[in-house]
Amino acid sequence: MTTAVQFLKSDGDSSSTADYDAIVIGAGVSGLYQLYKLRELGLKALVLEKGSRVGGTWYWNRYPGARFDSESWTYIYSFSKELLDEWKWTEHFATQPETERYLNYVADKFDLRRDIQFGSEVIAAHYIEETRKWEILLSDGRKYHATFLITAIGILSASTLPRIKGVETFAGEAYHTAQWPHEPVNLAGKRVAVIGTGSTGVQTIQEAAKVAGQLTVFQRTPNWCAPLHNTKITDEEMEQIRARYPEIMARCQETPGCFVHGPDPRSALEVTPEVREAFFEKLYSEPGFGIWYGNFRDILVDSDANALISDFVARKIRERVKDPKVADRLIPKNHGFGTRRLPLETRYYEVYNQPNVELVDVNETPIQEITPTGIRTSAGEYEFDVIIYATGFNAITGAFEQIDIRGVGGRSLKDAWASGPQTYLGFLVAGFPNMMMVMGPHGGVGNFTRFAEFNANWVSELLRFAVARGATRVEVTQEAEKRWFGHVADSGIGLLSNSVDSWMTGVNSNVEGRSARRVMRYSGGFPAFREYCEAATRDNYAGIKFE
Ligand code: NA7
Repeated sequence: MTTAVQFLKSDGDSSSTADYDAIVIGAGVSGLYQLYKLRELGLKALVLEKGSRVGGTWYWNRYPGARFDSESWTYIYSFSKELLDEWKWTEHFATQPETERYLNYVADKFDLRRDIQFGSEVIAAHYIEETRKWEILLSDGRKYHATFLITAIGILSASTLPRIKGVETFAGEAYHTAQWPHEPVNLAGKRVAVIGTGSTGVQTIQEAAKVAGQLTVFQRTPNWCAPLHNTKITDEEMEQIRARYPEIMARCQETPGCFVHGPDPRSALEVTPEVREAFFEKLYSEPGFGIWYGNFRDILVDSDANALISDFVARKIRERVKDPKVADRLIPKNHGFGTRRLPLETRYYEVYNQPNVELVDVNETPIQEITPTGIRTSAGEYEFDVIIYATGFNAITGAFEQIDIRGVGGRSLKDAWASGPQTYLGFLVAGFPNMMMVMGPHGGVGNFTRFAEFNANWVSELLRFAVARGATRVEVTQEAEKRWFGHVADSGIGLLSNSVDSWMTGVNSNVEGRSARRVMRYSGGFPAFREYCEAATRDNYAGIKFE
């Protein structure tokens, strides 16, 4: 590549081991592919990864029952036909070990590991105006410099423990689901507590209930859940899937969440009760997110339409849970179906019919303290051998807050985002030149791999453009950032999910100052997001200054 400025080349230039064209933070789904793209551009790139292997989310979240609830064959990289042809998924919704194996396979196939440094926790990244480089500091004191800093740190990677008195005093085994040990954890016959009933809690509870001597679930807010209907993939079926990959990928590009499921054009309020009931039944009996993303077009925006599907699922819960009081506790009262992230389950509700499982509603009997031997609620003391915290994440911006990121004039990103994130297309932040975010706030959210691939491609095209012009400073204008924020805020108007507390609206009771809702994600859907991003490229990045 001929450039006006001297970019370091990936081949042969070893003049400075700590100096790179681009440093990527994170070797998960997006970081791995970003590295592949940087190599394609011929840039000298390094990935800094805190863990000891690749995988990101799929490396850390090894809790029992962890698996996709996106169809495996849509959560696959699409950039290499050879890779698509080689990889065989064994289940329609793959387990964490299988997904981790897949990401390791990708890392090996494309020889990515030689540019990934493991055990490297980035604690600070400062933009140095004079050199136009980012100075990146690791927790062990090592320092690196790069012209471009690319964050690929995930949207659900900064886990949060509950702020309950005595958390640190428990003398038994205690695990957060997102920091699960690599060694096997034996729950067989033990007294196990699970705090949290989000997607992670639901998956964990289903598995723990099979082996625990006694399982006690501490639930604060019940979530609407629907059946996953996972099945194995036969060799013959895998052949058919491979043949359909172009069609599957094209379908994902058309739907708001990049899933194979897209909204039904009908209104839930317009069809007859019989047609509606039959459609709900069909969706309830089918695999995956169809009941959430493939439902009537108005269930997520019209409260009357939403009440109909909520009522349907509430009836299902009552049918499946024998004790009506327990069923009632499991039915959400403060939000409608699908207005928070929908956990997909496999015999989750039936777990509560087992004699070894108890559901504690912490609204009725609040947790007062974690003690050395268990958990004390207002109703009494429970003794446990193991406490599992399925208490979620400081979502979307949490991973950024863990790094002291400073842009022009030493301004910290945390301060810049104090009342909520501000970005341009989720990729760039005004005042933070040469920093690009793959899957940053206000980009799209949905099927992660589909979005991540698109994100990394867009960032790579931007870099290609910058490098070709010899630009050493790339910064979005405040006006462009403001315009995008306005559009992001507008796109969320009318969505029922934006009137509900959840990680998608930035509420987390375990993080100081995060009790109010904020605009955290772009909800205009993938096709619109793609259109905005492609328009920016077509306009030669009019909202971005290249120097
Ligand atoms: P979530 O969906 O944020 O769920 C966390 C759960 O933990 C949720 O049920 C919380 O109740 C509960 N929680 C958190 N803090 C407490 C305290 N202090 N006391 C009692 N209960 C508490 O995280 P997940 O890991 O399940 O899922 C995150 C995403 O990962 C998921 O959406 C998928 O996209 C993958 P609350 O609802 O706040 O009352």
